[in-house]
Amino acid sequence: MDALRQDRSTPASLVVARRRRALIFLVSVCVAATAASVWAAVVTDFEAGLQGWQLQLNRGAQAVVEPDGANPAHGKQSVRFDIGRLCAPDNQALPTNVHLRYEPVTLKPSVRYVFRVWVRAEKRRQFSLRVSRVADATTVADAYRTFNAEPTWRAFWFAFTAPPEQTEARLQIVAGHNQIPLWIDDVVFEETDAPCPLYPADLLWGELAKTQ
Ligand SMILES: [Ca+2]
Repeated sequence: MDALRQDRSTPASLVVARRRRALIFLVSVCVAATAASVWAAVVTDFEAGLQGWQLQLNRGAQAVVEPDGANPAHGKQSVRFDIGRLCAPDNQALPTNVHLRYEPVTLKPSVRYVFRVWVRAEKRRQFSLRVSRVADATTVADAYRTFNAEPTWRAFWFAFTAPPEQTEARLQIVAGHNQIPLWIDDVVFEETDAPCPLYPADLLWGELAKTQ
């Protein structure tokens, strides 16, 4: 009887091997599902200039945004904001007077997106990321965040869920808070409803840097 029970039992080494294979399978499925569900809408490294981003100046603001090969976050260059004037003297000073915009971006209804940008500044200063409607320039859902950039490069990001009725949007990198020079690099706007959020660590740093 003891011999029969011994034959039917499973050796410990075999149990460990089975558990290891199950874990490998689970991780593989998780990674595959993540890769299949992430659809990159906009990825810009600024290695070839603004790559579809356009400088928008409102209310008499003056600024230039040009590639800069000195100290990029990644690759050979970033782009630098040099702001000469925030607005005309008799107009309203709004941060959006100076911003880069990218449009149109197609949104899938009720899908969650992440908007991430690497940023540094000559001195600590604010900037904002925003997703707005092309039709009337109002903010999509709650997709407007203000951050504090520092002299060292950091990734800043936020996520939001597209409203059911919203299918078209404009991305904005807003820099008109003040005239302190600002650099941006490696913009990513993509779906983020993956079942396994295997994000790089820089996204976590960006989350911690959120100011609101
Ligand atoms: Ca770059």
